[in-house]
Amino acid sequence: MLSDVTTPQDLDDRFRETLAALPAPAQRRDLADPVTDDAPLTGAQLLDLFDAQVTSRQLDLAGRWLRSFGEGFYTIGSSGHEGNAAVAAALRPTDPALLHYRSGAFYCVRAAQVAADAPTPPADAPTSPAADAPDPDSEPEPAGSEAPVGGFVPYAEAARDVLRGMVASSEEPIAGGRHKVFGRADLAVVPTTSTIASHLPRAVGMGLAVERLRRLDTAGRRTGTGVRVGSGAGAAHVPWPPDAIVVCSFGDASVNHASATAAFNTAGWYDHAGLRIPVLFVCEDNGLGISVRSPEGWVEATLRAKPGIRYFSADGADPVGTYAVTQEAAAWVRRYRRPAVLHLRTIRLMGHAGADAESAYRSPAELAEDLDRDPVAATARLLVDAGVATAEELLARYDETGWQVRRLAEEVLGEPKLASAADVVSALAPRRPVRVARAVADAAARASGPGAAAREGAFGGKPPELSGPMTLAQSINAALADGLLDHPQMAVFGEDVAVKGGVYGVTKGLRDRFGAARVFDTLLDETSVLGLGLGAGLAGMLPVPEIQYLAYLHNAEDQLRGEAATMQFFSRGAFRNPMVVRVAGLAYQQGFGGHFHNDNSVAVLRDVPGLVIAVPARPDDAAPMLRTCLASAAVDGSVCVFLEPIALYHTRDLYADGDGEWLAGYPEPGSWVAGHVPIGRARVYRIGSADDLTIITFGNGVRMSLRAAAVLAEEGVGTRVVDLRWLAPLPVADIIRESSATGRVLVVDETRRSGGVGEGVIAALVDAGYVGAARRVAGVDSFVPLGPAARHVLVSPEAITDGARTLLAR
Ligand SMILES: Cc1ncc(C[n+]2csc(CCOP(=O)(O)OP(=O)(O)O)c2C)c(N)n1
Repeated sequence: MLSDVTTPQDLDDRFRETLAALPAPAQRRDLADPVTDDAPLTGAQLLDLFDAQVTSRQLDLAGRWLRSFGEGFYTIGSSGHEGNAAVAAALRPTDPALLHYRSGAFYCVRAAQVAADAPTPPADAPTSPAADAPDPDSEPEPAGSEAPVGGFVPYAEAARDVLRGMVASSEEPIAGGRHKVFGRADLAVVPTTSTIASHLPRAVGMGLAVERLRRLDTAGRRTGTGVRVGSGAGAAHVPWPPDAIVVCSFGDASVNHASATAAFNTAGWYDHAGLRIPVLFVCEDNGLGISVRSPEGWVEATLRAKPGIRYFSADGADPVGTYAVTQEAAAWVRRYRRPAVLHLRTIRLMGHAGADAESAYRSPAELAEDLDRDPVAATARLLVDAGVATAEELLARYDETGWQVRRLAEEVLGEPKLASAADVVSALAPRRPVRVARAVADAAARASGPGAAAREGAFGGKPPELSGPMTLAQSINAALADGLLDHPQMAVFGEDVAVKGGVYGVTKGLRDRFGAARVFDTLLDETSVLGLGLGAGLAGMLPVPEIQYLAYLHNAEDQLRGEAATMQFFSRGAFRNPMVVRVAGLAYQQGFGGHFHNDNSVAVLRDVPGLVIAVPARPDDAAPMLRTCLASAAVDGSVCVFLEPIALYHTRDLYADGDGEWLAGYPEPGSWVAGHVPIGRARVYRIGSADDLTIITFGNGVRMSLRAAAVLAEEGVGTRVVDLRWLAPLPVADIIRESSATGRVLVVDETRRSGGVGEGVIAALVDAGYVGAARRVAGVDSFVPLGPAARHVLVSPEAITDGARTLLAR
């Protein structure tokens, strides 16, 4: 009986009633015939889709069943969105997909397609992706076109995957029990997080990257042929065929999210500019975001109004129509390499998720109406009307699938869960410092060996090691150039980085030397800048996006925290986001620019698990640290933030005007190995006896502390100044050793007292049992004001010497 909440029982009852009421078909139709006279699907194909939809429905029911006795931790499968089975059928299984959390039916179809398409290749089969790629203008036969009708069997593997996700089994194939996601590398399904719409900027980045890599050769040059070639050293491992399109699905409420509007805007912006972004957005519109309704007509109006994005629509309760429209949309995106959106109308059954009491915000009549529009029942009706099957036959399939799903559910609930913290974090951010060092050595060997001529050419006949002492900005510029030379798939992009060469000139000349395909300006949206990086990294590129100021990272921070940092974690390393995000930041610009150009807070980055944070203070550290970050991104898929102190970009002197002590020569490749800076290793400066005091600092604090140490030296105090260089992971061993050597530690932290880096340093000392004296000087818990008032909140050289003297007086 229907209550004011649709229960699994209601749904099951209603499905049976609907089928029982269907009249027997007037005559049977051959399974190989179109399901209706002009339908693009045969009876067999539609029956396959029905089986996928039923499997997904049974997964929804099983999810609730598992939860009812505390063994299930996630309940959403498709629940009304089963029409997405037809979307999957109309795509190629090699089209990378980022899926909405109601994609159970899509996932079943995709898994079956891949299993059906997995032939044993003949020994002489070509292996290059370009040669393997299907004809770009022909759409695929849908899953099961030739195969005999298989009931549940083709979907059993997918069902097991989903059930394992629901019970948090450590044998779940993608996240290994870390989350319930749809994802599998062999299905080209990239896991998405629960943060709605946060995967859309990545999808645009993937679209851009797929298209770029199609047009570049292994040296990063345009081929002009539209076909990616080669397999030489440094060639990108592009997991998808060159004519792939990216598919990205989400709900109707998600359309309103800032990340979604950013992604639509970026896709449209590039389209307007003539660049190709082959992304098919799929908005699965059930009219609700948990309890909030999408106003009637809003979703269509807003999707139709997106500039540069072609609109298609289909009814998710009509699998034949959905298949036909998706086919048309996918063919259009594939052929023209331009973005489109498919607006798929769906319903929502059994509430938002397991715990949701819909009765609080939906009337019984509305719930009953949704039950009448059950897409699985609609497919059954179509099959019976067409004479493909009888209602009894379909019910038998439904029951058999139900049994099989329950059997699998019982099987997987006994599987092991993640058993320890070490298990949980094993996939988070692998670090293989020896391999990273070897990669740096290889780069050095290439730069001084086979790549020497190209290098000399790229530097206009004068490599940077012959250019004399450099500033921090110049050193980063030269190291970026060396990176672009050594990593053919590296791209540098961001606001103003290309034509202008960066607001501080750090990327000057790179576009002229390496071309607009590898060094390019983006639109003004940090979410999209990082999204492009996420997609590009996933597609095999080595992205180096720039965030113009630290203050403007914050509005896009979720792309780093929620997307970049979680990808290896939620995919056990099957997918990675190698990325080095350059961020200009920190304060001390003589009062110029106020808070937004002097942001001195990195707390938001320091607690992101697995993130590497580098802060080069000196030019001679900047180049090796950048090389390490690039190598670590390439080797371990690391997500690195390279935080560049703006105030030191053009600094030349240390103690006195004209002393040139903050300049440094650029190391020639032969010395890169000796000068390698591993992640998490500090640099120590010893002043005088270096026995009395340890100053631990980074960034602008290094220069101020060295000056303070010189003053203290005149008073007979020997200081060691430790430049952390890495804020994550902190160089804990160096901190402990250098602190213990003097027993007096002054932490000079230009970030804020609360949540600042200094807290981490002091905590590391306490954890290690350090028993000496310790003090902090840190920024005031304030935003940085404009003009000379900035001095009141920032750490000053006087504060450092005062702090040191207090410590020494103890
Ligand atoms: C950024 C963000 N805010 C809030 C939530 C909590 N939340 C989870 S699902 C959801 C509604 C999403 O609605 P819609 O996009 O229409 O998808 P549907 O569940 O209806 O398929 C909300 C608000 C979230 N996951 N992410």
